[in-house]
Amino acid sequence: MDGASLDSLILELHSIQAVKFGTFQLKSGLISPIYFDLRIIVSYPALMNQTADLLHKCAAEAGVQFDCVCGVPYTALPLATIICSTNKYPMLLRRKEAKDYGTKRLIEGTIHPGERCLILEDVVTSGSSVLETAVVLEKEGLKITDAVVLLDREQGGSAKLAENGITLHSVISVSRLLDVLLQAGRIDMATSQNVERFVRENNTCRPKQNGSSVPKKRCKELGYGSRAGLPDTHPLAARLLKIMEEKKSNLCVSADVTSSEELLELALMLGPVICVLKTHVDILQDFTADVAGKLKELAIKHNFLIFEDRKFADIGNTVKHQYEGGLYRISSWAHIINAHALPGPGVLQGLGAVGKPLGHGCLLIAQMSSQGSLATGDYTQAVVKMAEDHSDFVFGFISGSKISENPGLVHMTPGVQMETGGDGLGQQYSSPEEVIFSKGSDVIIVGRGILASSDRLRAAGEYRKAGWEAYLKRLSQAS
Ligand code: 5BU
Repeated sequence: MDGASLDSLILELHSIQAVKFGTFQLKSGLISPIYFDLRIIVSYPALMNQTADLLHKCAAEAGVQFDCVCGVPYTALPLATIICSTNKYPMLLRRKEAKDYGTKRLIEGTIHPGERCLILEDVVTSGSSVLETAVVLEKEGLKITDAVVLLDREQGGSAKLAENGITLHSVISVSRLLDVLLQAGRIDMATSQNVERFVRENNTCRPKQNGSSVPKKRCKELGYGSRAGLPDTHPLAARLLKIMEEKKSNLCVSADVTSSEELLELALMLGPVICVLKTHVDILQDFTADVAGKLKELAIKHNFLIFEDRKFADIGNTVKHQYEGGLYRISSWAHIINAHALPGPGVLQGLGAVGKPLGHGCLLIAQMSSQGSLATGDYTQAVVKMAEDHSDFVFGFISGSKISENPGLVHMTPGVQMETGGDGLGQQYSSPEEVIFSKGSDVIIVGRGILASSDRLRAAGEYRKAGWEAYLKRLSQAS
Protein backbone atom coordinates (compact mmCIF):
# COMPACT_ATOMS: atom_id res chain seq x y z
CA MET A 1 0.00 0.00 0.00
CA ASP A 2 1.18 3.50 -0.78
CA GLY A 3 2.85 4.79 2.41
CA ALA A 4 2.18 8.45 1.62
CA SER A 5 -1.60 8.05 1.42
CA LEU A 6 -1.54 6.00 4.61
CA ASP A 7 0.41 8.71 6.42
CA SER A 8 -1.92 11.44 5.16
CA LEU A 9 -4.91 9.40 6.34
CA ILE A 10 -3.35 9.04 9.81
CA LEU A 11 -2.70 12.79 10.06
CA GLU A 12 -6.21 13.56 8.86
CA LEU A 13 -7.77 11.19 11.39
CA HIS A 14 -5.80 12.90 14.11
CA SER A 15 -6.84 16.37 12.86
CA ILE A 16 -10.54 15.54 13.09
CA GLN A 17 -10.03 13.92 16.51
CA ALA A 18 -10.94 10.44 15.39
CA VAL A 19 -7.74 9.57 17.32
CA LYS A 20 -7.31 11.18 20.73
CA PHE A 21 -4.67 11.01 23.41
CA GLY A 22 -5.45 11.51 27.10
CA THR A 23 -7.21 9.40 29.72
CA PHE A 24 -10.25 7.46 28.57
CA GLN A 25 -12.35 4.82 30.23
CA LEU A 26 -13.10 2.02 27.78
CA LYS A 27 -16.26 -0.14 27.67
CA SER A 28 -14.30 -2.82 29.52
CA GLY A 29 -13.57 -0.39 32.37
CA LEU A 30 -9.89 -0.15 31.42
CA ILE A 31 -8.28 3.30 31.45
CA SER A 32 -6.64 3.86 28.07
CA PRO A 33 -4.18 6.61 27.00
CA ILE A 34 -5.55 6.49 23.44
CA TYR A 35 -9.06 6.54 22.07
CA PHE A 36 -10.44 5.99 18.59
CA ASP A 37 -13.78 7.37 17.58
CA LEU A 38 -14.08 6.69 13.90
CA ARG A 39 -17.83 7.38 13.82
CA ILE A 40 -16.97 11.02 13.25
CA ILE A 41 -15.61 10.36 9.76
CA VAL A 42 -19.15 10.31 8.31
CA SER A 43 -18.97 14.12 8.54
CA TYR A 44 -15.97 14.21 6.19
CA PRO A 45 -16.95 12.87 2.77
CA ALA A 46 -13.50 13.07 1.18
CA LEU A 47 -12.01 11.22 4.12
CA MET A 48 -14.76 8.61 3.91
CA ASN A 49 -13.87 7.95 0.29
CA GLN A 50 -10.15 7.82 1.05
CA THR A 51 -10.74 5.39 3.93
CA ALA A 52 -12.99 3.16 1.85
CA ASP A 53 -10.43 3.15 -0.95
CA LEU A 54 -7.59 2.11 1.39
CA LEU A 55 -9.71 -0.65 2.95
CA HIS A 56 -10.51 -1.97 -0.49
CA LYS A 57 -6.86 -1.79 -1.59
CA CYS A 58 -5.79 -3.60 1.58
CA ALA A 59 -8.03 -6.57 0.73
CA ALA A 60 -7.05 -6.48 -2.95
CA GLU A 61 -3.31 -6.36 -2.25
CA ALA A 62 -3.65 -9.30 0.13
CA GLY A 63 -5.30 -11.23 -2.70
CA VAL A 64 -8.48 -11.84 -0.69
CA GLN A 65 -11.17 -13.66 -2.71
CA PHE A 66 -14.76 -12.79 -1.83
CA ASP A 67 -18.24 -12.64 -3.35
CA CYS A 68 -19.93 -10.10 -1.08
CA VAL A 69 -19.15 -7.65 1.72
CA CYS A 70 -20.67 -7.06 5.14
CA GLY A 71 -19.76 -4.22 7.51
CA VAL A 72 -19.83 -4.64 11.30
CA PRO A 73 -22.49 -2.20 12.57
CA TYR A 74 -22.37 0.76 12.72
CA THR A 75 -19.23 2.64 11.72
CA ALA A 76 -18.19 0.17 9.04
CA LEU A 77 -21.63 0.18 7.39
CA PRO A 78 -21.22 3.38 5.37
CA LEU A 79 -17.68 2.33 4.46
CA ALA A 80 -18.96 -1.02 3.19
CA THR A 81 -21.58 0.86 1.20
CA ILE A 82 -18.99 3.03 -0.55
CA ILE A 83 -16.74 0.05 -1.33
CA CYS A 84 -19.64 -2.01 -2.70
CA SER A 85 -21.14 0.83 -4.67
CA THR A 86 -17.81 1.92 -6.18
CA ASN A 87 -16.52 -1.56 -6.98
CA LYS A 88 -19.86 -3.22 -7.74
CA TYR A 89 -19.86 -5.88 -5.04
CA PRO A 90 -23.16 -7.12 -3.59
CA MET A 91 -23.52 -6.01 0.01
CA LEU A 92 -25.14 -7.61 3.02
CA LEU A 93 -26.49 -5.48 5.84
CA ARG A 94 -26.25 -6.78 9.36
CA ARG A 95 -28.85 -5.69 11.91
CA LYS A 96 -27.75 -5.32 15.49
CA GLU A 97 -31.13 -6.59 16.74
CA ALA A 98 -33.67 -8.74 14.87
CA LYS A 99 -36.88 -6.86 14.14
CA ASP A 100 -39.66 -8.05 16.40
CA TYR A 101 -42.07 -7.92 13.48
CA GLY A 102 -41.93 -8.94 9.83
CA THR A 103 -39.11 -11.22 8.67
CA LYS A 104 -37.03 -11.20 11.88
CA ARG A 105 -33.91 -11.41 9.78
CA LEU A 106 -30.50 -10.51 11.21
CA ILE A 107 -29.00 -10.09 7.75
CA GLU A 108 -30.66 -8.07 5.00
CA GLY A 109 -29.85 -8.62 1.33
CA THR A 110 -29.83 -11.65 -0.92
CA ILE A 111 -27.86 -14.48 0.61
CA HIS A 112 -26.29 -17.16 -1.57
CA PRO A 113 -25.19 -19.94 0.79
CA GLY A 114 -21.66 -21.11 0.06
CA GLU A 115 -20.46 -17.67 -1.04
CA ARG A 116 -17.48 -15.99 0.59
CA CYS A 117 -18.28 -12.83 2.54
CA LEU A 118 -15.61 -10.30 3.44
CA ILE A 119 -16.17 -8.59 6.80
CA LEU A 120 -15.31 -4.91 7.25
CA GLU A 121 -14.62 -3.25 10.59
CA ASP A 122 -13.37 0.14 11.76
CA VAL A 123 -11.33 -0.79 14.85
CA VAL A 124 -10.34 -4.23 16.15
CA THR A 125 -9.29 -4.71 19.77
CA SER A 126 -10.19 -8.24 20.88
CA GLY A 127 -11.78 -9.24 17.56
CA SER A 128 -15.06 -10.14 19.25
CA SER A 129 -17.29 -7.83 17.13
CA VAL A 130 -15.89 -9.32 13.93
CA LEU A 131 -16.42 -12.81 15.35
CA GLU A 132 -20.04 -12.04 16.32
CA THR A 133 -20.76 -10.86 12.79
CA ALA A 134 -18.97 -13.92 11.36
CA VAL A 135 -21.14 -16.24 13.45
CA VAL A 136 -24.34 -14.57 12.22
CA LEU A 137 -23.20 -14.77 8.59
CA GLU A 138 -22.05 -18.37 8.93
CA LYS A 139 -25.46 -19.34 10.29
CA GLU A 140 -26.79 -18.18 6.93
CA GLY A 141 -24.39 -20.55 5.15
CA LEU A 142 -21.79 -17.96 4.15
CA LYS A 143 -18.04 -18.63 4.33
CA ILE A 144 -15.91 -16.20 6.30
CA THR A 145 -12.17 -16.40 5.77
CA ASP A 146 -11.01 -12.78 5.88
CA ALA A 147 -11.76 -9.48 7.57
CA VAL A 148 -10.38 -6.02 6.78
CA VAL A 149 -10.02 -3.40 9.48
CA LEU A 150 -9.02 0.23 9.29
CA LEU A 151 -7.18 0.20 12.60
CA ASP A 152 -5.78 -2.76 14.51
CA ARG A 153 -5.12 -1.87 18.16
CA GLU A 154 -2.68 -4.82 18.22
CA GLN A 155 -4.14 -6.13 21.45
CA GLY A 156 -4.72 -9.73 20.39
CA GLY A 157 -7.62 -9.39 17.94
CA SER A 158 -5.79 -10.78 14.95
CA ALA A 159 -4.60 -13.87 16.88
CA LYS A 160 -8.10 -14.53 18.20
CA LEU A 161 -9.53 -14.28 14.70
CA ALA A 162 -6.75 -16.49 13.34
CA GLU A 163 -7.67 -19.13 15.91
CA ASN A 164 -11.14 -19.02 14.42
CA GLY A 165 -9.97 -19.38 10.85
CA ILE A 166 -10.28 -15.69 9.94
CA THR A 167 -7.30 -13.74 8.62
CA LEU A 168 -7.33 -10.09 9.67
CA HIS A 169 -5.89 -7.50 7.27
CA SER A 170 -5.34 -4.05 8.73
CA VAL A 171 -4.80 -0.73 6.98
CA ILE A 172 -3.24 1.03 9.98
CA SER A 173 -1.47 -0.47 12.99
CA VAL A 174 -1.08 1.43 16.26
CA SER A 175 2.69 1.32 15.92
CA ARG A 176 2.54 2.94 12.47
CA LEU A 177 0.09 5.54 13.75
CA LEU A 178 2.39 6.44 16.64
CA ASP A 179 5.43 6.67 14.35
CA VAL A 180 3.68 9.00 11.92
CA LEU A 181 2.22 11.25 14.61
CA LEU A 182 5.55 11.38 16.43
CA GLN A 183 7.43 12.25 13.28
CA ALA A 184 4.90 14.99 12.44
CA GLY A 185 5.29 16.48 15.93
CA ARG A 186 1.65 15.79 16.81
CA ILE A 187 2.61 13.75 19.89
CA ASP A 188 5.75 13.52 22.02
CA MET A 189 7.92 10.50 22.77
CA ALA A 190 6.45 10.05 26.27
CA THR A 191 2.91 9.79 24.86
CA SER A 192 4.03 7.32 22.22
CA GLN A 193 5.80 5.13 24.76
CA ASN A 194 2.84 5.32 27.14
CA VAL A 195 0.48 4.05 24.44
CA GLU A 196 2.92 1.32 23.40
CA ARG A 197 3.12 0.15 27.01
CA PHE A 198 -0.66 0.15 27.34
CA VAL A 199 -1.07 -1.91 24.18
CA ARG A 200 1.60 -4.36 25.33
CA GLU A 201 0.13 -4.78 28.80
CA ASN A 202 -3.50 -5.09 27.75
CA ASN A 203 -3.51 -7.87 25.26
CA THR A 204 -6.91 -9.51 25.15
CA CYS A 205 -5.81 -12.81 23.63
CA ARG A 206 -4.61 -15.20 26.30
CA PRO A 207 -3.58 -18.75 25.54
CA LYS A 208 -6.51 -21.16 25.79
CA GLN A 209 -6.80 -23.32 28.90
CA ASN A 210 -7.35 -27.07 28.54
CA GLY A 211 -11.00 -27.84 28.01
CA SER A 212 -11.93 -24.44 26.57
CA SER A 213 -13.68 -24.20 23.24
CA VAL A 214 -11.81 -25.80 20.34
CA PRO A 215 -11.00 -23.43 17.50
CA LYS A 216 -12.67 -24.20 14.18
CA LYS A 217 -9.41 -24.36 12.29
CA ARG A 218 -6.07 -24.80 13.96
CA CYS A 219 -3.35 -23.44 11.77
CA LYS A 220 -0.20 -25.54 12.01
CA GLU A 221 1.65 -22.41 11.08
CA LEU A 222 0.53 -18.84 11.66
CA GLY A 223 1.27 -16.09 9.16
CA TYR A 224 3.47 -13.12 10.02
CA GLY A 225 0.44 -10.88 10.69
CA SER A 226 -1.17 -13.34 13.10
CA ARG A 227 2.09 -13.91 14.95
CA ALA A 228 2.31 -10.14 15.44
CA GLY A 229 -0.91 -10.28 17.45
CA LEU A 230 0.05 -13.08 19.83
CA PRO A 231 0.10 -12.10 23.50
CA ASP A 232 3.71 -13.13 24.07
CA THR A 233 5.16 -11.50 20.98
CA HIS A 234 7.65 -8.77 21.90
CA PRO A 235 6.36 -5.36 20.70
CA LEU A 236 9.33 -4.93 18.37
CA ALA A 237 8.83 -8.40 16.86
CA ALA A 238 5.15 -7.51 16.46
CA ARG A 239 6.09 -4.32 14.69
CA LEU A 240 8.49 -6.14 12.39
CA LEU A 241 6.01 -8.92 11.59
CA LYS A 242 3.35 -6.32 10.82
CA ILE A 243 5.68 -4.45 8.50
CA MET A 244 6.49 -7.72 6.73
CA GLU A 245 2.82 -8.48 6.30
CA GLU A 246 1.97 -4.95 5.18
CA LYS A 247 4.84 -4.63 2.71
CA LYS A 248 4.79 -8.28 1.67
CA SER A 249 8.50 -8.35 2.26
CA ASN A 250 10.72 -10.60 4.35
CA LEU A 251 13.82 -9.01 2.90
CA CYS A 252 16.46 -7.35 5.07
CA VAL A 253 19.13 -5.66 3.02
CA SER A 254 22.61 -5.67 4.46
CA ALA A 255 23.85 -2.21 3.50
CA ASP A 256 27.56 -2.97 3.78
CA VAL A 257 28.89 0.18 2.15
CA THR A 258 31.65 2.49 3.31
CA SER A 259 30.25 5.89 2.40
CA SER A 260 27.36 7.51 4.25
CA GLU A 261 26.02 9.01 1.05
CA GLU A 262 25.76 5.57 -0.51
CA LEU A 263 24.12 4.20 2.63
CA LEU A 264 21.43 6.88 2.51
CA GLU A 265 20.96 6.38 -1.23
CA LEU A 266 20.42 2.68 -0.61
CA ALA A 267 17.93 3.36 2.18
CA LEU A 268 16.04 5.77 -0.04
CA MET A 269 15.97 3.47 -3.04
CA LEU A 270 15.36 0.13 -1.33
CA GLY A 271 13.28 1.44 1.62
CA PRO A 272 9.93 0.68 -0.03
CA VAL A 273 10.75 -3.00 -0.67
CA ILE A 274 12.49 -4.06 2.55
CA CYS A 275 11.36 -4.74 6.11
CA VAL A 276 14.76 -4.12 7.73
CA LEU A 277 17.91 -2.25 6.76
CA LYS A 278 21.00 -3.74 8.36
CA THR A 279 24.09 -1.62 8.95
CA HIS A 280 27.71 -2.01 10.02
CA VAL A 281 28.15 1.55 11.16
CA ASP A 282 31.83 1.03 11.96
CA ILE A 283 32.72 0.42 8.31
CA LEU A 284 31.51 3.90 7.31
CA GLN A 285 34.40 6.30 6.65
CA ASP A 286 32.36 9.41 7.30
CA PHE A 287 29.68 8.68 9.88
CA THR A 288 28.06 11.66 11.62
CA ALA A 289 25.02 12.00 13.87
CA ASP A 290 23.31 13.71 10.95
CA VAL A 291 23.59 10.51 8.88
CA ALA A 292 21.87 8.56 11.67
CA GLY A 293 19.13 11.21 11.82
CA LYS A 294 18.54 10.99 8.07
CA LEU A 295 18.48 7.20 8.21
CA LYS A 296 15.83 7.37 10.93
CA GLU A 297 13.72 9.72 8.81
CA LEU A 298 13.93 7.32 5.86
CA ALA A 299 12.98 4.42 8.14
CA ILE A 300 9.80 6.23 9.13
CA LYS A 301 9.04 7.39 5.61
CA HIS A 302 9.41 3.93 4.10
CA ASN A 303 8.31 1.92 7.14
CA PHE A 304 11.36 -0.25 7.79
CA LEU A 305 13.40 -0.99 10.91
CA ILE A 306 17.12 -0.30 11.34
CA PHE A 307 19.33 -3.15 12.54
CA GLU A 308 22.89 -2.40 13.59
CA ASP A 309 24.77 -5.69 13.20
CA ARG A 310 27.17 -4.81 16.04
CA LYS A 311 27.42 -8.34 17.50
CA PHE A 312 28.02 -7.20 21.08
CA ALA A 313 30.06 -9.74 23.00
CA ASP A 314 31.50 -8.32 26.22
CA ILE A 315 30.58 -7.98 29.87
CA GLY A 316 27.38 -6.07 30.65
CA ASN A 317 29.05 -2.85 31.74
CA THR A 318 31.14 -2.57 28.58
CA VAL A 319 28.37 -3.38 26.11
CA LYS A 320 26.13 -0.85 27.83
CA HIS A 321 28.65 1.90 26.98
CA GLN A 322 29.26 0.52 23.48
CA TYR A 323 25.53 0.54 22.76
CA GLU A 324 24.69 3.93 24.23
CA GLY A 325 27.80 6.02 23.79
CA GLY A 326 30.98 6.35 21.78
CA LEU A 327 31.05 7.89 18.35
CA TYR A 328 28.04 6.04 17.06
CA ARG A 329 25.43 6.26 19.86
CA ILE A 330 23.81 3.16 18.37
CA SER A 331 20.86 3.10 20.78
CA SER A 332 19.72 6.50 19.52
CA TRP A 333 18.99 5.26 16.02
CA ALA A 334 18.93 1.44 15.73
CA HIS A 335 15.69 -0.37 16.54
CA ILE A 336 17.46 -3.72 16.49
CA ILE A 337 20.89 -4.88 17.64
CA ASN A 338 22.37 -8.34 17.99
CA ALA A 339 24.59 -9.99 20.56
CA HIS A 340 26.59 -13.14 21.10
CA ALA A 341 25.43 -15.25 24.02
CA LEU A 342 29.03 -16.22 24.77
CA PRO A 343 29.55 -13.82 27.72
CA GLY A 344 26.42 -15.15 29.47
CA PRO A 345 23.27 -13.25 30.49
CA GLY A 346 25.20 -10.17 31.64
CA VAL A 347 25.52 -9.06 28.02
CA LEU A 348 21.71 -8.85 27.85
CA GLN A 349 21.44 -7.12 31.21
CA GLY A 350 23.84 -4.42 30.06
CA LEU A 351 22.24 -3.96 26.65
CA GLY A 352 18.71 -4.24 28.06
CA ALA A 353 19.36 -1.45 30.57
CA VAL A 354 19.79 0.89 27.60
CA GLY A 355 17.51 -0.67 25.00
CA LYS A 356 14.42 -1.70 26.96
CA PRO A 357 13.28 1.78 28.02
CA LEU A 358 13.62 2.85 24.37
CA GLY A 359 11.43 -0.02 23.12
CA HIS A 360 14.36 -1.56 21.23
CA GLY A 361 15.06 -5.27 20.90
CA CYS A 362 17.95 -7.68 20.50
CA LEU A 363 18.56 -10.75 18.34
CA LEU A 364 20.77 -13.43 19.84
CA ILE A 365 23.30 -15.00 17.48
CA ALA A 366 22.48 -18.69 17.72
CA GLN A 367 24.20 -19.83 14.53
CA MET A 368 26.48 -18.17 12.00
CA SER A 369 26.64 -18.53 8.25
CA SER A 370 30.42 -18.80 8.13
CA GLN A 371 32.17 -22.07 7.51
CA GLY A 372 33.44 -23.83 10.64
CA SER A 373 31.36 -21.68 12.98
CA LEU A 374 31.44 -22.96 16.55
CA ALA A 375 27.87 -21.81 17.22
CA THR A 376 26.23 -25.20 16.76
CA GLY A 377 24.56 -28.01 18.74
CA ASP A 378 24.45 -27.47 22.51
CA TYR A 379 25.62 -23.89 22.15
CA THR A 380 22.67 -23.10 19.86
CA GLN A 381 20.28 -24.80 22.28
CA ALA A 382 21.68 -22.76 25.17
CA VAL A 383 21.11 -19.60 23.15
CA VAL A 384 17.46 -20.54 22.62
CA LYS A 385 17.11 -20.98 26.37
CA MET A 386 18.78 -17.62 27.03
CA ALA A 387 16.37 -15.94 24.62
CA GLU A 388 13.38 -17.47 26.40
CA ASP A 389 14.72 -16.27 29.74
CA HIS A 390 15.07 -12.69 28.45
CA SER A 391 11.95 -12.35 26.35
CA ASP A 392 11.44 -8.75 27.46
CA PHE A 393 14.41 -7.74 25.32
CA VAL A 394 15.35 -10.63 23.04
CA PHE A 395 12.79 -10.99 20.27
CA GLY A 396 14.50 -13.48 17.98
CA PHE A 397 17.63 -15.00 16.56
CA ILE A 398 20.27 -14.83 13.92
CA SER A 399 20.25 -18.42 12.76
CA GLY A 400 20.38 -20.52 9.62
CA SER A 401 17.03 -22.10 10.30
CA LYS A 402 14.04 -22.05 12.64
CA ILE A 403 15.40 -23.10 16.04
CA SER A 404 12.48 -22.20 18.32
CA GLU A 405 8.83 -23.22 18.02
CA ASN A 406 7.75 -20.01 19.79
CA PRO A 407 5.81 -18.12 17.05
CA GLY A 408 6.50 -14.81 18.78
CA LEU A 409 10.23 -15.09 18.05
CA VAL A 410 11.66 -13.98 14.72
CA HIS A 411 14.42 -15.85 12.90
CA MET A 412 16.69 -13.83 10.62
CA THR A 413 19.18 -15.55 8.33
CA PRO A 414 22.32 -14.08 6.70
CA GLY A 415 24.35 -15.79 3.98
CA VAL A 416 21.66 -15.62 1.32
CA GLN A 417 22.14 -15.44 -2.44
CA MET A 418 20.21 -16.82 -5.37
CA GLU A 419 23.27 -18.82 -6.34
CA THR A 420 24.47 -21.02 -3.49
CA GLY A 421 28.22 -21.32 -2.81
CA GLY A 422 30.62 -19.07 -0.93
CA ASP A 423 32.75 -15.93 -1.12
CA GLY A 424 36.21 -17.41 -0.61
CA LEU A 425 36.43 -15.89 2.89
CA GLY A 426 34.25 -18.39 4.72
CA GLN A 427 30.82 -17.04 3.88
CA GLN A 428 28.37 -19.77 2.82
CA TYR A 429 25.24 -19.00 0.83
CA SER A 430 21.79 -20.59 0.75
CA SER A 431 18.93 -19.55 -1.53
CA PRO A 432 15.83 -17.62 -0.31
CA GLU A 433 13.71 -20.72 -0.99
CA GLU A 434 15.99 -22.91 1.13
CA VAL A 435 16.10 -20.45 3.99
CA ILE A 436 12.40 -19.55 4.18
CA PHE A 437 10.66 -22.64 2.85
CA SER A 438 12.97 -25.53 3.73
CA LYS A 439 14.61 -24.16 6.88
CA GLY A 440 11.59 -22.25 8.23
CA SER A 441 13.39 -18.96 8.91
CA ASP A 442 11.47 -15.67 8.68
CA VAL A 443 13.75 -13.03 7.19
CA ILE A 444 16.45 -13.27 4.54
CA ILE A 445 19.45 -10.98 5.02
CA VAL A 446 21.03 -10.17 1.68
CA GLY A 447 24.14 -8.07 1.17
CA ARG A 448 26.29 -8.61 -1.90
CA GLY A 449 23.54 -10.49 -3.72
CA ILE A 450 21.96 -7.04 -4.10
CA LEU A 451 24.87 -4.65 -3.67
CA ALA A 452 26.98 -6.26 -6.40
CA SER A 453 24.20 -5.93 -8.95
CA SER A 454 24.34 -3.14 -11.52
CA ASP A 455 20.61 -2.62 -10.87
CA ARG A 456 20.22 -2.85 -7.09
CA LEU A 457 16.53 -2.03 -7.08
CA ARG A 458 15.74 -4.78 -9.54
CA ALA A 459 17.91 -7.26 -7.63
CA ALA A 460 16.17 -6.33 -4.35
CA GLY A 461 12.81 -6.81 -6.07
CA GLU A 462 13.87 -10.29 -7.13
CA TYR A 463 15.02 -11.26 -3.62
CA ARG A 464 11.86 -9.85 -2.12
CA LYS A 465 9.73 -11.84 -4.56
CA ALA A 466 11.69 -15.05 -3.98
CA GLY A 467 11.52 -14.65 -0.19
CA TRP A 468 7.81 -13.88 -0.21
CA GLU A 469 6.90 -16.71 -2.55
CA ALA A 470 8.85 -19.15 -0.38
CA TYR A 471 6.88 -17.90 2.64
CA LEU A 472 3.53 -18.30 0.86
CA LYS A 473 4.55 -21.80 -0.21
CA ARG A 474 5.41 -22.66 3.39
CA LEU A 475 2.06 -21.36 4.62
CA SER A 476 0.11 -23.21 1.96
CA GLN A 477 1.87 -26.48 2.78
CA ALA A 478 1.20 -26.05 6.48
CA SER A 479 -2.54 -25.46 6.34
P1 5BU B 1 26.57 -10.87 2.23
O1 5BU B 1 27.17 -9.83 1.35
O2 5BU B 1 25.08 -11.20 1.85
O3 5BU B 1 27.42 -12.08 2.38
O4 5BU B 1 26.50 -10.14 3.67
C1 5BU B 1 26.05 -10.79 4.81
C2 5BU B 1 25.94 -9.81 5.96
O5 5BU B 1 25.44 -10.48 7.10
C3 5BU B 1 27.26 -9.20 6.38
O6 5BU B 1 26.99 -7.89 6.81
C4 5BU B 1 27.71 -10.04 7.54
O7 5BU B 1 28.45 -9.28 8.48
C5 5BU B 1 26.39 -10.45 8.14
N1 5BU B 1 26.41 -11.77 8.82
C6 5BU B 1 26.72 -12.93 8.14
O8 5BU B 1 26.98 -12.94 6.95
N2 5BU B 1 26.70 -14.12 8.81
C7 5BU B 1 26.42 -14.22 10.12
O9 5BU B 1 26.40 -15.32 10.68
C8 5BU B 1 26.11 -13.01 10.80
C9 5BU B 1 26.10 -11.81 10.13
BR1 5BU B 1 25.70 -13.08 12.61
